This record gives sequence, structure tokens and C-alpha cells, in this order.
Amino acid sequence: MGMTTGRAADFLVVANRLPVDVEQLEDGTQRWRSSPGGLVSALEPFLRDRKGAWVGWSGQADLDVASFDDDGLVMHPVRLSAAEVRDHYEGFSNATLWPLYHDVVVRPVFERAWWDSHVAVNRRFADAAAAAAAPGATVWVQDYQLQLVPAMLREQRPDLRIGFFLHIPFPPVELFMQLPWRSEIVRGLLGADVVGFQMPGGAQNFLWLTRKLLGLEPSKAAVHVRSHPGSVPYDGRQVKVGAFPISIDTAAFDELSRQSRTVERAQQIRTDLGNPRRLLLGVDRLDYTKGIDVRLRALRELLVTRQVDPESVAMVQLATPSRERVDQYKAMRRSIEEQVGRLNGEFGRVGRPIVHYLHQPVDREELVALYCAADVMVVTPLRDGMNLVCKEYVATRHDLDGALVLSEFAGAAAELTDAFLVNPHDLNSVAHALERALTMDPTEERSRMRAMHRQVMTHDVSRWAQSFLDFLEPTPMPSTNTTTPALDVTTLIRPTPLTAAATPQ
Ligand code: GDG
Repeated sequence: MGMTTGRAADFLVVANRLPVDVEQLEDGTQRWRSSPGGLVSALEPFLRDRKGAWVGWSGQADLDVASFDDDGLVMHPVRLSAAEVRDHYEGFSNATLWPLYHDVVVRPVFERAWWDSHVAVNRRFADAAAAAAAPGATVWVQDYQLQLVPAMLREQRPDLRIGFFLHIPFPPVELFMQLPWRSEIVRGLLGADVVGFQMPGGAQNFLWLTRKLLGLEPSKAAVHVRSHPGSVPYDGRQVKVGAFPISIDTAAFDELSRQSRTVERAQQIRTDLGNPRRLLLGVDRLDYTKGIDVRLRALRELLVTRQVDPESVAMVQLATPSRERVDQYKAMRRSIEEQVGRLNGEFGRVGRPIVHYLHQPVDREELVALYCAADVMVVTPLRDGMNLVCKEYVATRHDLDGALVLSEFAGAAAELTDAFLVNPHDLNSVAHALERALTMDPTEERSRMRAMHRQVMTHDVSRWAQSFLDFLEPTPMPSTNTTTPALDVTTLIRPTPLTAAATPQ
């Protein structure tokens, strides 16, 4: 990794985090370590072909680092002070916007000082992007922490092509209207040429708000018509608005699951767990939106009523540490750990707990081995933009074994319709689905998994990136899969009770 600052980028990604982690060495120096996620691998071909660069935070407060070259990709670290991490990141992003955008599952905190910090940090990201982008470059801004960046960037650099994608749900209008800074956020997003959401409902909510808050008149085209997202005239431009459901690097998960090392490790995991007849698995960041408590309650109910024999099941719940300094997360952790303790206290025996709870990250190989070992994957978020975990599970099941219990309130439910879909607010529904998934006959299991597997294998993350960029850049892309059509989002429409009320009349 060498130091570089000069080269201007033709294709720039702006995201809260850089795709590298910084390590502090004992001698006081730092070293960067790649932290490959789905987004990086999806965007890599575009970044590499077109003098790519990435603007983002290192993940550490008060760290000053110059731009550097990571194997042909230029990284531009944005500095956040400790106060900004507290106010902009933990505060406004994760204690205001996150709960507000997830159906106020917990109460959002509205704090004026946090907003000021949020504006200052968004401006810093916009300034860094403006400085790094070549004339006429494409800039793709990611996610809820940076919704003001598109407008701030356009102000300085009207020559750029700017895209924005929101990874989390865009909330129902009635909830968004609570936000004291609602108009500022809508204006911030309208700085983009394309504003992308996971689901058509989010796009509709946003279009409706442009009318309600700014008096704009969205064009008549429906948001969900193939290849024609809605659009809204703003500031002499047409801002396109659409749904682009994200996915995973399916080939990578499929490949890993076929390796003999993975197969052996999956077998070993089952042995270590005492060879339960049926193994349940949950994998989540430890977040109150993910409904970890819901599935534990449902499992307990099945054990209490003896519909499930404690000798026949085990569950692994991997709950990766997340946002540990935010108060709402501390409280949730305590309550989940209490539930795990209670279940094991009541139904476990020496050497044979029911729930194996891990509050630590595991590496990708171990994660895939867990997916391969599990009979039933349980994904019960109260609200989730997409949820990649369920797609990853399905991608690893080339054997077509395994069942998926999936919340209707995850974006992925629109695609994985052969899962056992549940309403996570309805304990009976979750318990019933768990029971069915645990006792399903193998023929039904295979036929459900076959359909889900086909969907995931044919809709990967590079297809998602290509379909977004096709809308953002009218000229053909110089690389990758040029024949990939835009996603047919007409297949993704589903009733979303809260958003339905918000559809433009
Ligand atoms: C946001 C939206 C949307 C988890 N633990 C470990 C680990 N993971 C990986 C999973 C998966 C990712 O983290 C989690 O992605 P999700 O989509 O499930 O959830 P969020 O983090 O909330 O993501 C969400 C997503 O953005 C993308 O747009 O789908 O709705 O909330 O990839 O595998 N990976 C490893 N070890 C772990 O312990 N290696």
C-alpha cells in the first residue's frame, strides 16, 4: 500500500467506512488490512477499470491519515473526531436515523447538537469527494449516514454524475415526518441523479415526501415498472428514483460451501453440539431490529408446550458485537443474554445447552460451515432493508437441504417466497413456522430450497450494481456483464401495510 494523493478518480464510492481496517502496531505505527465485504467485491470491477477511489472513515476516532493506494485503488480516509463519532455516528446515525427508519422499533432520539455534527461530517465527506473526483466522474454515495452528501457535492461539482443508495428501509411517511430535519434530508438526497432504495415501497414513500415537503410533482411513471423508475423534477434536473434490491456474491458462498474443508468443519460442528437431530441457526449483528428475542421466545414456547423435544434440538445464535456504546444496544444485549440463560437453565442439561450463544465475530469459513451445518435458518427481523444472511444461507445449500424461516418485514421476503414467512410480531406465527420447518418432509424441503436457490444464484450483487449503474450512466459501461438487464422489480411488489397509506393518490 503506497502513499498517493494526486490521481483524480473517474469512479468514486463514498461510504461511511473504508473497505480497509486500520491496525495499531506496538511501535505506534499503523497498518491497513483489507476487510472485504459484499459491497467491495461487487464494486471492485468498476473501481479497478475506471481509476477508482473510495472515500470513507477508518473506523477510529482522531486518526489522521493521508490518502493511499491499496493495490490500484485509492483510499481517501475522512477524519472523525471523538466528539463526531459520538454525535454524528453513534448519535444521529445510530440513535436517531437507524431506529426512525426501522419503524421506530425503539424510540429515536432527536438531539440538536447531533444534527449539527451530522451536517459538519457530511460536508467533510462531500469536500473529500469533490477533491478526489475527476471532471465528469461518477460518484456513488452509500447509505443513511451520508444522505446530505449528494446535494453538498452537487453544489461544488455540478459536472459529476451522482448516485445514492440507501441500504436500510426508507420509512413510512408518517414516521419520517417526525424528523425535525426532514426537509433537509429530502433535499440532500435530491442532489443525486439516481436515488435508489431496496424496495419499491421505500421509493414510493420518498417520492410522496418530495411532494408533501417540497411541493414537487413526481412524473406519472410508476416506480415499479421495469426499467422506468419514477422521477421527479428538481432544480432543473430529473431525479430518478427506483428500487434496486441488493444481493450477495453468490458464487463465492457457493464455492466455499463445496470445499471439503467446509464440509468437514460442518460435520465437526454438529458433532461438537452433541449431534442434535435438528440444528437451528441465527446469525445477526446484535441489533434490536433483528428480532433475536422473537425467535428465542418462539423456541421457548415450543419447548414449554413439548411440541419440540429438548433432546432433539440445538440452536446456535451468532450475535456479532455491534454499536456497543449506544445505550439502546446495551439494554438489548442484557435482555437477550438473560433469555439465553433462562432457556438453557430450564431445558438444557450438563454438557448439553439448548442455545449456543456466541457474542464474537467468526471468519467467513466458519460462517459458511455454520450455514452448511444448520437444518433451519431463523431470520426474524422486525424490519430489515434486505437481510443478506438469509441469501447467504440459501447460496450455500447446493445440496437443497435446509429450511428458512424468514420475516415478512425483511426486504428479502419479496424474493424468497418459498421460505416459511412469518410475522415477527405474532409469536404464534413464528412458533408455528419453526415447528413446521423442524418437521418438514424432505421432498417439500428440497422443492422449497430449489426455488430459493435458483432465485439467489441468478440475482447476485454484481447484477445489482450493474442495474443501478445502468440507470445512473446512460452510456454503456466499459466492463463486466454488459448483457445484464435491469432487475425486474415488478416481481418484488408486496403489500407493505404502513407504506400503502403513503402511496401518492
Ligand atoms: C445492512 C441492512 C442490508 C455477520 N456476522 C458475521 C458476519 N456477518 C455478515 C453476514 C452478512 C452481514 O454481516 C450482515 O448483513 P445483513 O444484510 O444481514 O445486515 P446489516 O448488517 O444490518 O446490513 C440490511 C445490508 O445493509 C446490505 O444492503 O441487507 O438490511 O440493515 O453478510 O454474513 N460475517 C462474518 N463473521 C461474522 O461473525 N465473516
